[in-house]
Amino acid sequence: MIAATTFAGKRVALFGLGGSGLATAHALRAGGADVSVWDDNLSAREKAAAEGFAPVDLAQADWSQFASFVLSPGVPLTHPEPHWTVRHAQAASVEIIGDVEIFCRERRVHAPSALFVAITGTNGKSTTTALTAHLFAALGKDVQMGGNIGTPILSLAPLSSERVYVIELSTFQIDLAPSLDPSVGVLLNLTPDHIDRHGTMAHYAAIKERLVAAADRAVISVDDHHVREIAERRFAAGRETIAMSVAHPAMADGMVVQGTTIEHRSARVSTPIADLAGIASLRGAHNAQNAMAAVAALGDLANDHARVQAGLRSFPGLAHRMENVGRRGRVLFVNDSKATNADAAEKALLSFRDIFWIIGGKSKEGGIEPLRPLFSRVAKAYLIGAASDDFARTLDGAVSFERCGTLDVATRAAARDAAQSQAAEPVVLLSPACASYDQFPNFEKRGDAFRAIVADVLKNGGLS
Ligand code: UMA
Repeated sequence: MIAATTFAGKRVALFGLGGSGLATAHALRAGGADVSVWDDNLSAREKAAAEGFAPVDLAQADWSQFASFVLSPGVPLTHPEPHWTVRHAQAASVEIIGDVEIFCRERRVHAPSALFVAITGTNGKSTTTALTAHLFAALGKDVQMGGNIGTPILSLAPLSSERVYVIELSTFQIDLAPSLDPSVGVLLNLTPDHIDRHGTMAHYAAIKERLVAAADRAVISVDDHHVREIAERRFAAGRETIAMSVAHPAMADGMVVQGTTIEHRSARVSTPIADLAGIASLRGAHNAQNAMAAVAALGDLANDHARVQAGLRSFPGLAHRMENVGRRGRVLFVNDSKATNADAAEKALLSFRDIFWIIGGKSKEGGIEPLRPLFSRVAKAYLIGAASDDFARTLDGAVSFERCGTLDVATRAAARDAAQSQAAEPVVLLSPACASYDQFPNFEKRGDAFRAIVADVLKNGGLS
C-alpha cells in the first residue's frame, strides 16, 4: 500500500466505496488522515464499516471542516450533472481530487525519480499498460502496474526510486488529478467515448491532453486528428515528444510500424527495434500500435533490442481480448468476450480469416451493421442470446448462420464446422459485439464459460 502521508493530520471526506475508494480510505488512514467515508449504496457502507471505517452521512456533514474531498472515478464530476457530494464540496470550496492525485503528491515528496508511466487513449490502453509493464519486467525492472486496469493505484507497493509505476488512466481519473505529472505520458488515440460523462468531444479530448501536457516525455500517436493536434502543440512548445504511427510509415521522425517491424526514425534514418511477426498475443494493426507505444515508453531501455524482442514474444496478452484459448489440429479457438460492441469486434474480424463467429447477447445501438464490410471473412455465424433475431436480419443473405441460443451449443457447433473446413487455419471466435448481461453477469464470466467449453471440446471432443 502507498500510505497518503501528505494528508497526515487532515480531515478528508471520501465518497464512493468501491475498489479504489476503499483502498484510498486505507491509504489515507495509514498516512494519518481523519477520513469520513460515504457511498450511496448501503452494502458498500457496510463493507467499509466491516473494515473499520465508521460511515459519515456527507449530506449532513459540515463541509467546512474538510481539507480535501476524494471522489471515486465512476461518480459524476461534471456530466450529466455533478454528484450531490460535488456540489457540497464546491459550495464549501473544498478541493476535489482522486486517488491518482494522492499518488502524484506522494511521489513528489517520497520518490520524485521513480519512473511513472501513465497511459491513456480511447482504445488499447489496458493492453498497452500490461505490455509496457511486461517489457519493463523483461528488462529487469521492479514494476508495479495499476490504475484503471484494475488494481487501485494506492494499493501498489510503496514508492521507491527504484520502482517503475505503469498506470492506466481513464479520463475520469485524469479529471480528478489536477497535478498529474508523469515521467512518461502515452496517448494512444481519441475517438468519441463516455461523452455522457464529459459533455462534448472537445472536453473529453482536453482532459486526455492533460495526461501528456505535463509529462516530461510524451509518446503520442498521430494517426487520428485529435491526437495529432495534441502532438503538434507539444512539438510547438519544444517539449520532448515521440510521434508514432501505424498508418503513415513514411513519417520522418518518431516510431513507425513498417510491415510487422517496429522502427525508430530519425531524420529519415530507420532503426528496426523489434518484429511482431508470429506473436499471437499482438495480432492486428491495433496491437501494432499498442506494441509500438509500449516500446516507445521504455525510452533508452528499448536500445536493448534482443531483450525487447524476447519480452514481446513472451507477452501472454490480456484475458478475454483476442486470447488464444486452445487449438485442435488446424482449428484455433479465440476468446474475445471483451468485445461488447461492433467497434471492438471489428478488430478481431480484421485479425483473422475463415472465422466461425459466435455473436450475440444484449446488443448495442447499430448492432453489427457496421461490420458488414468484413462479413466476407466469416465462414459462418452462430447466434446466441437476446440479439439473435436482430443479428439474423442483418446477416440474412450475406453470411450463413445458425441460431444456437446458448454459448455452449454455439461453441460446439462452431468447433464441429471449423474441424470440417478446408481452410488452413479456421478460427472459432467468440467476439460477441454485445454486452453479456442477458445470459452472464459480465463479459469475464462469459469468457470464462467459453474457455471451459473449449477445454471440454479439446479434451473430450464433445462436438454437437
Ligand atoms: N457510487 C455511488 N454513487 C454514484 C456512483 C457510484 O455511491 O453515483 C459508488 C458505488 O456504490 C460503488 C462506488 O461508487 O460503491 C464505485 O466506484 P467506481 O465506479 O469509481 O468504481 P471502483 O470500484 O472504485 O473502480 C474504479 C474504476 N471504475 C470506474 O472508473 C467506473 C475502475 O475502472 C478501476 O479499475 C478501479 O477504480 C481501480 O483503479 C473500471 C472501469 O469501468 C474498469 N473504467 C472505465 C472504463 O474503462 O471505461 C472508465
